Amino acid sequence: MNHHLHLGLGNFFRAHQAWYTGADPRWSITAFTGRSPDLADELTRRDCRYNLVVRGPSEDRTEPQTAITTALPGTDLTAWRSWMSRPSVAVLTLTVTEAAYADFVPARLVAGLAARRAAGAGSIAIIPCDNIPANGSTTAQAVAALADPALATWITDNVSFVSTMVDRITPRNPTPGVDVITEPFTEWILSGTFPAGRPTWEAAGARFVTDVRPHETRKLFLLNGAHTLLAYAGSALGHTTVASAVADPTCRTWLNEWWDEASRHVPLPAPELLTYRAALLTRFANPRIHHTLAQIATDGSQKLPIRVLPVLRAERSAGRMPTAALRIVSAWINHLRGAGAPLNDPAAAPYLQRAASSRDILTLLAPDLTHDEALLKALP
Ligand code: CS2
Repeated sequence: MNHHLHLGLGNFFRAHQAWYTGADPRWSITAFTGRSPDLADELTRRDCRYNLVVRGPSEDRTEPQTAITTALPGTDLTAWRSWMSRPSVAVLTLTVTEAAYADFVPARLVAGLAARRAAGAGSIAIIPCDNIPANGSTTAQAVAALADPALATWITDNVSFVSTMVDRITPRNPTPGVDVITEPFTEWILSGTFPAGRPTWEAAGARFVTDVRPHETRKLFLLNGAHTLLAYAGSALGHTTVASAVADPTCRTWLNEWWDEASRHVPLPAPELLTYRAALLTRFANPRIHHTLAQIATDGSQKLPIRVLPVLRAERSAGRMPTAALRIVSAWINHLRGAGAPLNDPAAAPYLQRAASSRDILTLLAPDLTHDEALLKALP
């Protein structure tokens, strides 16, 4: 049996990568939790079986999932090193949230790779699946910065870092248990090599491309940026879910303004972007997916620089005042000051200390823009 190893056993992984690996019966998954060790016990008690509830606008489709065969707590470093040392493990996927790449992930990977090298277990592909640009090379750099020179050389020769765009809206399940609720739409685009082989993810619709960047930009700006707009500006109007916000004509106008502005900076043909926008509206409007704005509003200080600021910068460089990007930044500043969805962002502490001053906030968020007086004037 070939093994797919995973770190970050949350809902998104169980609705996305685990579902794709389920299409190839020659592979099984061992998954470590990121931050909630209890989930490993709960899954183990159920033999790692769970249902994926694929929630369409009018009905559910229940798909029993069997690809995961072992669930382990992320706190068990001995088990982590031991699994990383198995030659049968050919791929390692990660879903650990944006914030974790600056935090525990590089150290965890270095510990695992050092054990793998010592065991002579051979090459492996590392496949980050979080919403950060160039997630493969970003992870490679973070790992290289921590590895000693001998390990760094071994990594260069034996480890590939694959960049991916992942997409499937998977809200937190309000009912306790291991089942996962997700939307029918799913997309996975990967770019990179798999030196020890991989599951036939294309059997479930994954696409392998030479350059993932245009797709990643499309998704980060148009989907995630729009989510962030609704999370702050929509919640300030009193909405609590994505579906309720998109039913509001004011939010719809804001969404279209953001999409017009952001689309200028996505290097894909205009008709493709218009089709994607239309599909996003349908996905966001799914009345049976209870995707809370509070969930999306978490970790804004980590998400804005990825989803929104590149558009803002590109528009300023083109000499324009980016009203839609500014609306999102302004709504986030108001959120820091108590408006809309509750604040849940451990990395926002420095912002909170200076929340009264937009100039100070901008200095922390985008130091390169601090001297843009016209921009500052437009902030609350
Ligand atoms: C959302 C994403 O919570 C968030 O920040 O924008 O989790 C989004 O639902 C997924 O990226 C969809 O694929």
